[in-house]
Amino acid sequence: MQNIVLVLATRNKGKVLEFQEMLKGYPVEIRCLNDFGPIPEVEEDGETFDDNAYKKALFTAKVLGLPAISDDSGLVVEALGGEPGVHSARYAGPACNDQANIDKLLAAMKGETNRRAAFHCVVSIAVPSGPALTYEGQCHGVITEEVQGAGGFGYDPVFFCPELGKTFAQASMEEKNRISHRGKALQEVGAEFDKILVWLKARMAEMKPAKPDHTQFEHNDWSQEKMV
Ligand code: ITT
Repeated sequence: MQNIVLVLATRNKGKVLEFQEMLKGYPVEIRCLNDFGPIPEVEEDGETFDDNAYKKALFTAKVLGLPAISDDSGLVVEALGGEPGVHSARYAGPACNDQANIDKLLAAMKGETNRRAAFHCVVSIAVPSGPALTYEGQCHGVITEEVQGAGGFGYDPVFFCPELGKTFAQASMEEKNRISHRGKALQEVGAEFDKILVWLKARMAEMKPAKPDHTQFEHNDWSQEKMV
């Protein structure tokens, strides 16, 4: 039986690697946005991780006519009133990079004793007609005083994970995926993947145009028709 196609609706290379690692082995054909022609970027203007995750997955699903999986994730820092939160990707400005975000975060946390933080992740699986499934994960940790480690992406070098005894940037991908926010959300996806596949196939089948109904021709009365 042909595997169903699922598009990873993300432009973040670090996420693509983590998604691919975590979804390998499931009976689904994973595609990335790069496998298709140019696709416009979706504006992430939602107020919650949930809003943005759904918006990204639905946008991609509609544009490509295929089921899509996205995540919206970010770092919620207690002493900063929850910031950068949904603004994590562009915390230091619209065209910033990971280093600029980290520099801004460390500056904002300078001298702060409460360094508790958590990564949040909402995964959304959407079909082009609108319905979606949602999964969540969180991972608690502490913001370091300085960068530690060179792996991972985003805020990994300043996120110390007590469970691992090191920052996410010092952890292997397997170690991070086992306990990370995205890892936890995707473990839930994995736990009910059979049900998800049935759901996806049913939703996609509903969208298929109705087959032409040839039976009607049997009832047509052609006897009065004249050839011209
Ligand atoms: P897409 O929207 O294309 O998926 P993005 O990087 O813009 O990519 P988000 O809007 O979800 O993704 O922003 C998430 C940001 O939060 C991300 O850019 C990182 O700065 C941070 N982040 C999320 N998960 C992270 C992780 O596992 N490790 C480090 N930083 C992470």
